[in-house]
Amino acid sequence: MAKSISLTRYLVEQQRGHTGPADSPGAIPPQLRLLLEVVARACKSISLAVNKGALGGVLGTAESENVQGEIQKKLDIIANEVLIEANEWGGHLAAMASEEMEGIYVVPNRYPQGEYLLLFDPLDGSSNIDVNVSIGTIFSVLHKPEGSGAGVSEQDFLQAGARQVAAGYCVFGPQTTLVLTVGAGVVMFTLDREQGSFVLTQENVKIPEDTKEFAINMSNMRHWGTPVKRYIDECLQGVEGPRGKDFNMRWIASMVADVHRILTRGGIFMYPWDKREPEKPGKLRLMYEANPMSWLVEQAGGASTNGKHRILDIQPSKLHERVSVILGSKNEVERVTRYHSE
Ligand code: AHM
Ligand code: MG
Repeated sequence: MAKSISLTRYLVEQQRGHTGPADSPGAIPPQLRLLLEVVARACKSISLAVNKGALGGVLGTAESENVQGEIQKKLDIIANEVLIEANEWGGHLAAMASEEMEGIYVVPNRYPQGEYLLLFDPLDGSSNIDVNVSIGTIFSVLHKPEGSGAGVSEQDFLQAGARQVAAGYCVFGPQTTLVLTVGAGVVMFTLDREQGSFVLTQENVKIPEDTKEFAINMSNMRHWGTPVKRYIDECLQGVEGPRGKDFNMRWIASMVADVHRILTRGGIFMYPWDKREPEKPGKLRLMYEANPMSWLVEQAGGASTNGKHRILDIQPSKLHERVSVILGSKNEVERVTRYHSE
């Protein structure tokens, strides 16, 4: 039987291979390796809290709203605290930003400040927490811009997704799986609960270019723009329609779980702009949902756009910016994007 490779070993080997500049693709400088280890450790703690469910008293809503005006669940807050407490003291980070916090969280003065910036959605798929359906933690790592001075500000975070140095998610489902890219392809690690460590279970993840499976919240159909309506309408016509094949639909309402399925067997995921709030570009957040997922998908050979542009090229103008998302199997994403320009 092949030797099992832990996340720690994988990261150490990546670090040994690092000879180029700190932000060259696939390279893991020591500080980034430490950071990723700590994020993974936090994910283990969150996984434990999620698994306890009602026994741990962690289900249900908290008495608070986040910056986006959404009612927070107890686990949203717990996961956010776990990530902050795990990451603030290690010396590898300058600051953090989260879906659950309005402003950035600067590493307190009592700890050394590092060069990296960490963004996360501590618990994505909040509506699934209480019903025991897969949820997850999404994270994105940026380097503090060169020449940005001693302090750290929100402005330092406003970098396009193409500048990420690491991105990933941990999905808490029947298995707990950590999925990661540092720019050298996509790797998956499964949590071995007896050993308490993440073990490499899939390397070189590749998304098939074609698919017969789409993921979209169909209840919003009447609000969509014409290109998305046209695409889904053609899928629904099946073998008799212009696509000449039958499609299947899946919608988990946890982006992590939907993206995990797409990385595993292909598919297209869409949360497009719609007419309900026309001034909002979309529902999902650019910096800690769309960017990390888009980089993972591209690293696995897929594509990701907002209908017009590659998501990773979008220059963010604010921390909690929203974006329309179309990602997954390359040929399908290119088709929907083409429909937007026709
Ligand atoms: P959240 O970060 O508050 O959980 O919201 C994001 C989630 C995504 O995971 C998922 O794709 C989408 O919202 C589901 O939205 P809807 O309930 O409209 O189907
Ligand atoms: Mg989310």
